[in-house]
Amino acid sequence: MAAAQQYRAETASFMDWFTQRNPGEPEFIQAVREVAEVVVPYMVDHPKKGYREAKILERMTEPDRVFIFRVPWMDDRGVFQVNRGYRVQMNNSIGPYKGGLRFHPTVNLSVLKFLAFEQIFKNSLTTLPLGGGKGGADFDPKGKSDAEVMRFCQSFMTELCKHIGAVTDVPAGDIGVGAREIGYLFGQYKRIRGNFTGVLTGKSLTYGGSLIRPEATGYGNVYFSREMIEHVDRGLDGAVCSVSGSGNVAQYTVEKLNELGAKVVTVSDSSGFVHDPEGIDSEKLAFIMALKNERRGRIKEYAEHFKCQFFEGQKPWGVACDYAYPSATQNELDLSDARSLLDNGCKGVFEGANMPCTHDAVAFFHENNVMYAPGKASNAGGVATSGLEMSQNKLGLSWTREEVDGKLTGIMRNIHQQCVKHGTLDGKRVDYVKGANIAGFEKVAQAMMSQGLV
Ligand code: NDP
Ligand code: 2IT
Repeated sequence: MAAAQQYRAETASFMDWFTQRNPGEPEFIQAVREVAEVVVPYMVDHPKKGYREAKILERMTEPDRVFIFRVPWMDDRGVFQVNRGYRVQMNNSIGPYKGGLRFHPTVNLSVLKFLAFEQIFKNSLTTLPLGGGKGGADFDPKGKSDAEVMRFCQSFMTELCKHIGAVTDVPAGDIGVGAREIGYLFGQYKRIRGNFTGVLTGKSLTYGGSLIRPEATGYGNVYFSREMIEHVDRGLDGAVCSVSGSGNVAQYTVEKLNELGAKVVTVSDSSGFVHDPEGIDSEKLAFIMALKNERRGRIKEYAEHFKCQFFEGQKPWGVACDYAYPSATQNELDLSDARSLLDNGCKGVFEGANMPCTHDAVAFFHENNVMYAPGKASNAGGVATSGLEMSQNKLGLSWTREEVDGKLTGIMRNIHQQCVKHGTLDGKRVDYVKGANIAGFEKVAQAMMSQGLV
């Protein structure tokens, strides 16, 4: 059988098996397909490694365990509420489970399994000893008072604390979970378990947090994009950039792009996007941070305040830009968005969010020579800096801003080099999906082989 045919046949056979085992989990299937399309051919090409016989991919796609639990809490009117909490412990071959908690009404098992699966490869790429996990709840923090969020977090942690620990499983933030929620969660963990350990990352500086952790995902993505752009001899200075989202990742993406001389012309939230052709400078970014992190308002207020256009219910991908940084949520950029980005001159797409581009959008970028960075490589700066927070907690030390930023920059550069090593196609062209998946997979697969059938 010709190689290409064998790759296709073996990938299809794996995906048939996997899809049948995970009905009704489209996001998880999407994430696994992207990996299988790279890793199955890699295993076919390297039979001596023994990965197929050891069922490495079959084992990697089956969580070590999943906890699902009731989260009862009382709202400010005295009404009882019930949400569903989760923790997916996916793989701890190279370190304790590590990955964020997401509080959003769309959270379900498929979403968390996809995120936990992605986290295995992302964490492996950081070069730090971090396994893969993810958790969260279908709780919507929007419109809730601080007291309601605190009661919810306390109830959530009352169950979660049985399953996590500084050397077992270390959660952090994700959508809907920021410094406020991490504080309430940490407080409850400490109260129940009676120990003060680095059981969560993304903590505030006063109780064991790391400098640069809030900035790390956005900064890291911009560092990664700079590596990619410089790899083909272009620069970020003067580039027009489009960002989606206006939360943690988006905010620090805008900040670092400004610092490097680029101009950001869009941000968004789930109700629409703003187009500011003048650019979102540091003063305007300070407005967004106060709006989103303190007043918890809607991005439409930016357009009203700075007198620019707001596009209700729309995504920013129709706006002309050199580079795009999707930083909101999964599947927020589809094939038609990819087409309009290219039509409007976009030369590169760098994922701040997890899996924001659909499978066919990614294929379109590859076919049309648009640079594309998968989130497991480009947004790994957040979890990498969480790893640095864990190290500081274990040492009982706090590193300076410059030290942490220097390590983050080095980690992002190293991830880029790993992608180039495993993903270079011809000349300078790099398939970052291939590079990231092979590099991320190889380390975890080797660890699994060494540890036997567990
Ligand atoms: P935040 O909660 O701080 O911000 C999320 C942003 O995305 C908000 O602007 C939100 O709008 C928007 N958004 C969320 N859901 C949707 C939706 N269904 N449709 C449109 N917009 C939506 O989260 P983060 O910035 O932390 O996370 C953003 C992305 O980055 C996620 O994919 C996350 O998994 C990923 N990520 C985060 C890391 C981190 O360290 N925080 C690390 C690596 C990746 P609204 O306010 O209206 O809900
Ligand atoms: O998707 C991610 O990598 C995160 N939400 C950060 C995880 C972490 O443990 O810092």
